[in-house]
Amino acid sequence: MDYKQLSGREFPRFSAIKTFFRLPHVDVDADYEVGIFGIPYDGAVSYRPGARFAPSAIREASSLGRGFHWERGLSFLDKLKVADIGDSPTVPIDQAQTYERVEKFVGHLLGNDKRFIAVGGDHSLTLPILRAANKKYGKLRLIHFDAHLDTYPAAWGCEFHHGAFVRHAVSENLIDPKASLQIGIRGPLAGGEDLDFVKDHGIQVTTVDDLRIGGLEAFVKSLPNFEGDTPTYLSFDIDCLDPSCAPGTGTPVVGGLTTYETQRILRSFNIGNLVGADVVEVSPPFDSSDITSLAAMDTMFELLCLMASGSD
Ligand SMILES: [Mn+2]
Repeated sequence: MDYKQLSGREFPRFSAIKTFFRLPHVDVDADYEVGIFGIPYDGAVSYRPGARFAPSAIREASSLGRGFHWERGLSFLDKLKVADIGDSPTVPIDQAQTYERVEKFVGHLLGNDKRFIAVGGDHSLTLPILRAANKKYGKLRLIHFDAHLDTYPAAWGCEFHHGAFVRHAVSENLIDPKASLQIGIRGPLAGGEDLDFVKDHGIQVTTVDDLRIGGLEAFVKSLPNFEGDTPTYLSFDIDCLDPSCAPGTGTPVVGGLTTYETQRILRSFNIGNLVGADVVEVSPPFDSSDITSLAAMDTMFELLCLMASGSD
């Protein structure tokens, strides 16, 4: 199987069937190395819905996705067999069944020793992904881009809303909180006690102030080293970006990162054992000129090149 991208110089980018990065759509059991799949589910959002439409909108925006990374000097297409493996099964009106299906789907690919990028969907979906990844790899290091801590308590008596996956991942022993890092976090919070969880468990939280006051390059240099074989999972909530860079999202928070800042941070990483990643919380009905889907697609490009740079 040839995992080449459909060339924009042969077939115009507005033509052809839409897949992630114009890559082949293959069966989950095919011989790819990194599978990109959608999870069209948004039943756990607390404010604006619409993330269920993100996989198809990001496939559309992927028409502009290219392979060669100027700064890293490599093309992920030359280093890895990457494919669109379709969407994970979901049940739009039942979260428990959705969790079961997502965990089974991710467990299946991990059983075949694949890596993956999941395209949400709301952020509650990271939990069943981490459950599957933990079964294969044990405790994971989490690198988490977000405006929100996602350690918040139950809402309306429901535990598994889209702002709680980190709390569950820690309490279920899926991740090592002391090895984990959050980037892009900012207030306001509902109350000061919302900071207790990260303090008690020793998660390293970095805020937009941490980045802006000392400057981007000093911030990037201050980040931990991710080399070595610690299994690492990266979760990218698009709302880490400022609403001017990502208006189409469920719970926007002003005063966020720019797209360039997240690119620069991702380019600075060398992750020794990145087992999987997700990009979540894009809500196309609230987007404008596809700006949010484009930011998601570009983040996926950075992630694919990050995976490729560690696969010589
Ligand atoms: Mn989140």
